Amino acid sequence: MKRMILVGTTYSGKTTLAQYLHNQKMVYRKTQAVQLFGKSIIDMPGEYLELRALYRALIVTSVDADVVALVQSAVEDKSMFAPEFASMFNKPTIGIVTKIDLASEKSIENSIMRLELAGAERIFRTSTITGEGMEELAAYLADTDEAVSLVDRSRDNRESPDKRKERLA
Ligand SMILES: Nc1nc2c(ncn2[C@@H]2O[C@H](COP(=O)(O)OP(=O)(O)OP(=O)(O)O)[C@@H](O)[C@H]2O)c(=O)[nH]1
Ligand SMILES: [Mg+2]
Repeated sequence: MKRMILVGTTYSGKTTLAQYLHNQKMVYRKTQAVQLFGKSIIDMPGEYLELRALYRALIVTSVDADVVALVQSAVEDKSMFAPEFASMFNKPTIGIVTKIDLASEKSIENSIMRLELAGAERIFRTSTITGEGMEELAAYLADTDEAVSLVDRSRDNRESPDKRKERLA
C-alpha cells in the first residue's frame, strides 16, 4: 500500500476522497490540522497550499509519503498549482481531479492540463458521488511495486562515499 499525501485547496475534496477510500461515512468537516487516515493517507488542510508561508511545512510532512497527490476540483476555474509545483517534493506525483460529476468535459480537461503542467505523472478523474475513477485510484494505491522500485532507484542513484571522494579530489 502506498502512503499518499493529499495536497489541494480548501473544499477541493481531499477529506472526502480519504473517507471514501477508507469506507467511512462521507461527512463534511473542514480539516483544521494534518490528519491521518490509518497509515495510508495524510490529509492536509487546504491552507497548506493556499499560504506560501506553509510550503515548508508541506514539504516536511510529505517526507513520510510514497506519493504526492495534487488534488484539483473540476469545478474550480483557477488552480493554485504553479507549473512544476511537484518538483519541490522530489517524490512520485499523481494528479486527482475531483467532482467530475459536477463539471463539463471542458472543465475536466482544463483541470487535467493544470495538473500535468504542475508535474503530475498520472491523472485520475474521480467523483465520490458516482464512484467514477475511485477503483483505479484504489488499485494504484494498493500496488506497492511501483513505490518500492522508485525508492530503490533513488537509492541506486545516490552517490557512494567513495565516488564522492573521487569527484572532490
Ligand atoms: N458533487 C461532489 N461533491 C464532492 C465531491 N468530493 C467532495 N465533494 C464535496 O466538496 C466539499 C468539500 O469536500 P472536502 O473533502 O471536505 O474538502 P477538503 O479538500 O478536505 O477541504 P479542506 O479540509 O478545507 O482543505 C464537501 O461538501 C464534499 O461533499 C465529488 O466528487 N462530487
Ligand atoms: Mg479536508
